[in-house]
Amino acid sequence: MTELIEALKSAKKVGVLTGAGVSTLCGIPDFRGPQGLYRQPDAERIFDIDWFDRDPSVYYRGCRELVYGLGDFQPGPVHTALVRLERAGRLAGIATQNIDMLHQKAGSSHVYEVHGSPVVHACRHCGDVKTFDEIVAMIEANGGAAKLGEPYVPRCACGGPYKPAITFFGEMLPEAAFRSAQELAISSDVFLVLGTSLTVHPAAGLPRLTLQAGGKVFIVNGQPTSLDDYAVRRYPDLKEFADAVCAAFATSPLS
Ligand code: CNA
Repeated sequence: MTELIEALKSAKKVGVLTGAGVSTLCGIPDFRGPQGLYRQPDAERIFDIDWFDRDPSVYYRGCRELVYGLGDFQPGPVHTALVRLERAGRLAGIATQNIDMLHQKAGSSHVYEVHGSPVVHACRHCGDVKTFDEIVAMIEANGGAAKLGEPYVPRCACGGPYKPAITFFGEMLPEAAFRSAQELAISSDVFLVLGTSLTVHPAAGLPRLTLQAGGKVFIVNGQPTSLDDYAVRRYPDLKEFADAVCAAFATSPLS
């Protein structure tokens, strides 16, 4: 990791793109890794807007633990390492494809959630808004029915299902967050790509913006990606990356 750490120390501006891989170290499954959710049949339907409009119970059944059990998960080594990097004045921002809110929970301040987040839910019919905690309370209050095998869908007084502000396949990305992520990628002379298969576009194209602007890209991911040939290097182990960053930037205080 020496080359990567030296690049972090000498860069004018460092940006990061994270994916589901950084949260597998916290016990949250990814999509396409060796233990990923996509090994299950029909998993692609869970985050598909056409499926949600046809049958929202597909999403609520699939995400009962992944999204509505998120309170049980804590930030992991990569989240902590990125906080350390920020507090050392070496990290400008994080573009994340993740929907688990763990970067914010760890204490990172500039996080651009390019695939949205479940922090708010809106009724698909009338637009009424509920917070994540309100939806969790509705799900927990109806836990008994769900355990009996009846998929529970939180619904508005008008009858419409609440949908999280997560970007589903078939929807547009949140404009402001994606624009900030693009600006981060373009203006970073060192851009780290951490724990993503780089298969979901347009987010997967962000590191290309760094390359086009003359910056360097480092990848840390267990599986090969389509950008490996353009990166300075791909390292396979995220835990090793997190340990190296924490050792190199050890003097920055963590609260
Ligand atoms: P992905 O396609 O599942 O890729 C994850 C990558 O991480 C894989 O290539 C793995 O090999 C790699 N990986 C996993 N664990 C490790 C590890 N410990 N060390 C090194 N590499 C590892 O996920 P992407 O983020 O690329 O795909 C984007 C989707 C996934 C987004 O729309 C997310 O919303 C969605 N997702 C998010 C979460 C979450 O928020 N935690 C969980 C599951 C899926």
